[in-house]
Amino acid sequence: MREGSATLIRREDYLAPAFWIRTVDLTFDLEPAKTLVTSKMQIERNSAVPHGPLRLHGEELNLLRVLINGDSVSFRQEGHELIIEGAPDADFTLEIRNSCAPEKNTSLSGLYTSGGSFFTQCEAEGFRRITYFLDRPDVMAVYSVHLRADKAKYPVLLSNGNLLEAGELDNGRHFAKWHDPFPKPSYLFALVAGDLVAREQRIRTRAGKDHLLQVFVRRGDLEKTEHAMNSLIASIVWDEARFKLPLDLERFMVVGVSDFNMGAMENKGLNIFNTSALLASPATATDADFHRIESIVAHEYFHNWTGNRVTCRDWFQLSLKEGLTVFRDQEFSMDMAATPSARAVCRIQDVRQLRAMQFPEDSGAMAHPVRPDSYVEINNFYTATVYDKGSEVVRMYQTLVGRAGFEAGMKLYFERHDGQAVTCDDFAQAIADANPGSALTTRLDAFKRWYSQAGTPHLQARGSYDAEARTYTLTLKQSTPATPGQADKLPQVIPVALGLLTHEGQALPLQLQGEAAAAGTERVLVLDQAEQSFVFVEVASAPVPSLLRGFSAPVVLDDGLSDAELLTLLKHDSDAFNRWEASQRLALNRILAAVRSGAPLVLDAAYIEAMRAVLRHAELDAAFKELALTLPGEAYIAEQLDVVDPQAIHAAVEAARLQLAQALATDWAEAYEAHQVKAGYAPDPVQSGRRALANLALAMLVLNATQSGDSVWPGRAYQRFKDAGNMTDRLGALSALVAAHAELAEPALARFHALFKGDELVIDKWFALQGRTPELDGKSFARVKQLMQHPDFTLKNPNRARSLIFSLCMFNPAAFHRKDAAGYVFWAEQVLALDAINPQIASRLARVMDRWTVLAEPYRSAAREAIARVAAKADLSNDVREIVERALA
Ligand code: 0A1
Ligand code: ZN
Repeated sequence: MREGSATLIRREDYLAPAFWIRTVDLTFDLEPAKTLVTSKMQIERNSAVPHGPLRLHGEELNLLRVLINGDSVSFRQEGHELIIEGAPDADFTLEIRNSCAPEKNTSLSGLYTSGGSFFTQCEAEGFRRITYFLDRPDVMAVYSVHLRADKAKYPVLLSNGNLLEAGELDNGRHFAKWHDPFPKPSYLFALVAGDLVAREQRIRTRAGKDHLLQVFVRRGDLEKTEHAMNSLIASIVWDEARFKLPLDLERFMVVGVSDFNMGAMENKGLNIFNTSALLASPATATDADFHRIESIVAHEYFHNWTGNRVTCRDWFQLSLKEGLTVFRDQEFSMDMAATPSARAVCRIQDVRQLRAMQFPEDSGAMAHPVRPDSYVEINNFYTATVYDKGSEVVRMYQTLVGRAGFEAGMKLYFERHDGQAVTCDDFAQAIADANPGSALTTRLDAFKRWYSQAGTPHLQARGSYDAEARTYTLTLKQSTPATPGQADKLPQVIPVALGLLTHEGQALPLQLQGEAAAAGTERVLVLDQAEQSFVFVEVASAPVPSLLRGFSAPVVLDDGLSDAELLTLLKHDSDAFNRWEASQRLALNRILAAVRSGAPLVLDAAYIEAMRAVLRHAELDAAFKELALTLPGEAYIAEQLDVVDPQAIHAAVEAARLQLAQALATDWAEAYEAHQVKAGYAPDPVQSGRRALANLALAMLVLNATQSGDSVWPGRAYQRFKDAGNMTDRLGALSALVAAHAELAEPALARFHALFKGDELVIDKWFALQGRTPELDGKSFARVKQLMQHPDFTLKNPNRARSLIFSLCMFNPAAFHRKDAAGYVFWAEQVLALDAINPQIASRLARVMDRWTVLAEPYRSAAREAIARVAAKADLSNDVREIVERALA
């Protein structure tokens, strides 16, 4: 794991491979301690590149034999490469035999064991930990796989594609032979062997083809797979309807595994899922879990076209598949949501996530473009920028060419590139070529700066109204802050969806100077210069602008709107996203004023009454109310400040929350009663919105009561916790008690643990809840340290490590950023401990310090010291080293 030296890989150095591997026959003799792998490859030279040796990747392997056309051949091993100088010019067969040790593989990359079964994870560069190969995405081969294993221990043997044959062998062993007809890069290879059971469903698609869908899990988990199966079917139907993309395999398999570094993986025909992204029952999973599972199942399924049929030429193009596939899963979730309001709730949640994770990334040490220029460890670039900003970029294509234009562009993309490994430029070109003359196509080069420039653009908007001329001039200015390695930025193409409202909230018709007539009350302006003015004519009165509707571009907007104008938008905007945005801005302005001045936060009557009006509104959906009444996250607040004092931010947010709890106490109580769900559990938008609002109300009521010493609401919360018929309500009540530090929190936590002992995903929630408990006199931090010793805790399982350690370090700023630096010392210890087990998880944790340079003292100096301590460790993985060195650069 540690023998490789850290080299910087640059996008501009891309060279096509010297050889192509056309077919691979793999044979596995599966044993946990030592698995034998035999690989027979049909190879041909790539005549388009200079003549050179065959260099294969291989890591942590034990090489047993190398034959070319059946004869031995001389080779050498250098670092992580196997080099064969004398490879023939004519096509040849290469046979390699090696072994690997799945049971010792704690990095969960390559072939590993989990719960006594075998699983693989090959993206990005895990295949080289299974056998020697040209382990790069532009080498696409047809795979045949022959699995042999003990039948009693591993009754199920799976690989990509179609099952050709299965049968018995001597000594209690058995075999299965699989063939995948689609050429694929090695990162999409997968195998699974274990004692698993499957939920099965046969479907006939629109095209009239029959398919077998299977969801494999451990015995006992079968009843938790219904939602995943339904989500898979819904995804298949949606992709056929929206993009005319059919399922291309007779059999589509999904497998759950408890030990997994990410959410899931789109291996061709054999998706492998973290159980946390697959298993759900009303008793054990929350509404948010159900929603997440639906979107991850969809995401992996959609990769079958955007990623697998058309893949990436090199890993710098990762967003080609990830940005596009996130966009597709977000669109799917919105279409599933059905009502306009539920669609807006999806959009708000996606934007909240982007602002909480991607905006800080874009302004920190790891800031990188959607298409990065260089990396040391590719696993460090499965980031919010590549995924979520990448998705926003794809959304902007759709905004610029329209929905039909985008679908035409996708069609052309597949016509041109099916079966190929391509670049982000190829995608951009296809969308542009399908839409000649469009706002995109005429600005394509400038638009592509979204791929090359890091940093979140700042958009300033100022309007001026001329009552005499009845014109409204909107001046838009943009600038993108410097990021590491990119001092100067060029203007980007920013689609600004907007409407104009009267102060009474009526939508005004929009007519730009030079236009013959008004065209509707909403439109998209395209900003492509550093500064541009747009003049609206025939404007009857001074308008309130509603800008960047639906969050039409991933930028920071400064619209200079007054409180009164924000209140107008909150009350009347037809765009639900901007309505929510107004609620957040009103809160943010108050929190920032308190943090900046150092004065205690006191909420004014105007704000409180606005929030009361939202809560009591007769028509707004519960889900929307919950989002509008939830205060902005501490990470997003920190983003707005040049110098960040996490304790000051936390104190201001807590004060705001408490005052909202107190001032609206009667309204919260009414809302709580009014939003009880009487019907049988369904994780649909209406029910989950009601539960979300009821849970927020309960949290407010318990908080208020705990402060005033009243025991009624804590008692009711405890009762609800005990009686709840589903996990959303149970966890909601438990969180309310824990977050308020109510006395009943302790017995409730103990009871919860006893109730769900042995259910690992629920116990993760138990750890996570405690890891995130708002700090009170250092008790939360102390509790986390204590929980590290709990018999259920282990660093080896990524979900468990995340549940406790990441909850504290990433999502509990006030407990983590301590004046005595103990949080940072803990962080350094855990990064090092994790690095010895699983570098990918360690480096995710290392990223917590990305923005240490903006911390106020004494946090800043202490953080630097902790990072330096990690960096000083001699045998750090490349994964962690890249992160800490960038942080210190
Ligand atoms: N392609 C997967 C994400 C993924 C990436 C790397 C992994 O292992 C290191 C696992 C999964 C997706 O986008 O869902
Ligand atoms: Zn993906």
